Amino acid sequence: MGLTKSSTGTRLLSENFKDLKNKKGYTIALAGNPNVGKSTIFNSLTGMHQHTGNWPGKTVANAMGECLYKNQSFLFVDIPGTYSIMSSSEEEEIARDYICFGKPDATVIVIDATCLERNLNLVFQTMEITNNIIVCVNLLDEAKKKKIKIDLNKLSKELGVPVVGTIARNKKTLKNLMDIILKVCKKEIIPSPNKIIYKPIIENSISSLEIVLKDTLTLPNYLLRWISLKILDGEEKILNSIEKNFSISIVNNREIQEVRNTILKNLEKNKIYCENFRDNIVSTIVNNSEIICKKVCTFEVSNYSR
Ligand SMILES: Nc1nc2c(ncn2[C@@H]2O[C@H](COP(=O)(O)OP(=O)(O)OP(=O)(O)O)[C@@H](O)[C@H]2O)c(=O)[nH]1
Ligand SMILES: [Mg+2]
Repeated sequence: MGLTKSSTGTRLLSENFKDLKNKKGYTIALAGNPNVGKSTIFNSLTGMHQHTGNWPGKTVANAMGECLYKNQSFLFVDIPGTYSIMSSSEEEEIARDYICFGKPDATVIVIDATCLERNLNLVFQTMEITNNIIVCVNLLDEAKKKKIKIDLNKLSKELGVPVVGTIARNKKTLKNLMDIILKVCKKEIIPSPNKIIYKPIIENSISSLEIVLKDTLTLPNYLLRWISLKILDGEEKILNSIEKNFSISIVNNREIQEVRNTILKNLEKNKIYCENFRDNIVSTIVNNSEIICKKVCTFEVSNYSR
């Protein structure tokens, strides 16, 4: 079976997530690691309007709530906290599938200012599946107590996406967040994520598969790149989701599998095997997070003369 164009994929996708899409307003996903303040922000913005919905075919419930800001209606979706969207736990699957296939108008990734480095891993992973990202650096009060200072402008430049600092209980800081969300939704600000660049051998492998996919699948380049990476990785659940939502056959597509096998043989010659492929990907992401954290974080030295 060959690949199919994505027009039907788009239709299937909107059917799958139609109960989650707010026709009138913008839809905003709130993502992030566990315990970073997503629900606090969600509750503060949506007040008493929130309600809970079930994800198609899933048992985990998600909170959804409306918010009116500057005469514009927003539907916020508080997705489960996860450290990663790479594996197949139910939470990770839900987070990944909603951000990628649910097509929210913007995804706000809430991160903990007191452990920026660990939180950036999820930011980089998410930047592979969507461009419309806003990073919300929350818990700035806790960071201040720990004398951690983050250069938010620099972080924004390093990531290529808007960055807003918040203290979830402080409404004024949430107003700044809403202003940026509105601008991204209205396309007055267009985030342009600086995606992770992997080792040359892995980059070449991704490119070879991208060429095969490009011929038959009409999707933005960043998604072709991500799908190529997942085909190489071979994680079944992710591939099943991609197949279903983009109406594409991967596992049974002979051309894709032939190219994949050739690439894997070449990777093996370079000591990258199926078993350590993902480790390679993860370590590049972790290294990048560390480098950026070092560039934007300073730990104030206490002033003893005071
Ligand atoms: N000091 C401080 N506490 C905060 C802030 N934001 C959230 N909290 C607290 O942090 C804890 C976790 O907040 P939640 O909103 O439940 O975090 P979450 O990201 O929804 O967590 P999960 O749903 O488990 O992923 C709560 O006790 C909040 O009151 C903040 O900006 N400053
Ligand atoms: Mg929560």
